[in-house]
Amino acid sequence: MTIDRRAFTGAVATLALAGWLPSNALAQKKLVLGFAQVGAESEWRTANTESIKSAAKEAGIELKFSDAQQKQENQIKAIRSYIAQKVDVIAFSPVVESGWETVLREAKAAKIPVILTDRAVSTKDDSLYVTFMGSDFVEEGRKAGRWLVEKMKDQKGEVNIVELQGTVGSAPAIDRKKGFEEIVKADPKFKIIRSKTGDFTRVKGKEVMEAFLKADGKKINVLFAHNDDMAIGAIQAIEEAGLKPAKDITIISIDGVKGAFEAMIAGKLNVTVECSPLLGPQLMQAVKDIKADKPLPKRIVTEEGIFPMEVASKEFPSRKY
Ligand code: GYE
Repeated sequence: MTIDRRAFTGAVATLALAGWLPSNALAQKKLVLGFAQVGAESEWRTANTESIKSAAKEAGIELKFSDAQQKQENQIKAIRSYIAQKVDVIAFSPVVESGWETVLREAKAAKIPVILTDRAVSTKDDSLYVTFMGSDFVEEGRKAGRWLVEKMKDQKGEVNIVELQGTVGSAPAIDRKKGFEEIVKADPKFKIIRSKTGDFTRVKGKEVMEAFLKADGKKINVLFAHNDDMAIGAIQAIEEAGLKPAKDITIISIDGVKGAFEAMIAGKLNVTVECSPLLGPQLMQAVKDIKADKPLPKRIVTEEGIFPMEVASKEFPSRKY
């Protein structure tokens, strides 16, 4: 028996319209992406989530999204539920670097490809994921360090630095610290006198800076914050302590979110190193490429710059996050 294709499609359409068949029986099956997000800890993260959601919509990819509230166990739960739901691809930003091998092996056994976005995992077995796309955090730390070395090149005495670290065990905290130290240790006048985590949030950034100020007060010359939100929280603490941010204490941070530009325009932050959260379009392209069996590079690095306060008002209108 031969089937008239047009008549068949027409019949499917009629059934779908009558509600007897799901309407996607007409279209090709949509690709399903399960994304396990870190949380909503910073302006950066909000922009990243927005980028992923809007890019999925644009690409016609069905997105299953979960927010782990900065907890690894929640991310693992989400990944397991995506495996159970047999999604086409799983992507996630690992909150910390270690402890992923078991769940990644489960995804591999279920033949579901995994993409890492933004943050890396520390595993020797790189067959557990297809690609890792995101910034070079060590280089961001170096950029922050180089800016400081240049700014303080005529300074003779000691330069006392306090550091607000990101989430303990996370790739950006580990790597930004490493890159920054690598540069400043070249000159013994730079001393990191205190270094503590502020978990990438404003509230914690403020709290930890208050403690730094209580302990060392006027001794502090520089604050290096692993992200803008912690720097913004710390600025409040500095003002409340009766000091002038960006003048009494030089402030360097990372991300380049709008809040940082506003702080620079207000003269309260000296410089921000850019880290782009706009990974959505790249991620959706990778999902499509994987499904089309196209080979992907193991590492896709985001390109980014650095913005001192002098250029803040000129750059502000063109900032996208
Ligand atoms: O710098 C920070 C966020 O992983 C690059 O996470 C990201 C970092 C970003 O909370 O603001």
